[in-house]
Amino acid sequence: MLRSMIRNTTPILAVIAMLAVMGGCGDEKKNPAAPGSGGGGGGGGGPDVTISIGLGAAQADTNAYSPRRVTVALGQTVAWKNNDAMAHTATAVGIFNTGLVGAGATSATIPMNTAGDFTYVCTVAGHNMTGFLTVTP
Ligand SMILES: [Cu+2]
Repeated sequence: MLRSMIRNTTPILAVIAMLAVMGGCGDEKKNPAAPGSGGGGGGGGGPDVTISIGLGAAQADTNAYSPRRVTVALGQTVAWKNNDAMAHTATAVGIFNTGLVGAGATSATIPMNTAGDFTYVCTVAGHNMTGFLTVTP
């Protein structure tokens, strides 16, 4: 009885051992590549969403930011790219603020850590710019 169990289980154990060794090799092959590929695609790169500030944005009201209405998930990141010829901000007081983004520049990448519906504006005097950002919990 015991002998037959050993006979029967030994080949299975051998197969398991082989699979374990093979699995180990596979992991070792993956690990050296991980820092390179992870760094590029693993969230260390650009923002999740980039919103454009268009030409003539200063008086474009709700068309100043494109898309005018953006929804992201809590923790996702947003940046504003200013394609206009003058500096602007994207500011929801107390929630997020790009600060002045110069002509042709892109703002810092801002993590959205507060859920809600936000209306944001450009704080430069005389600019009539409004955008909408929803952060879903
Ligand atoms: Cu502006």
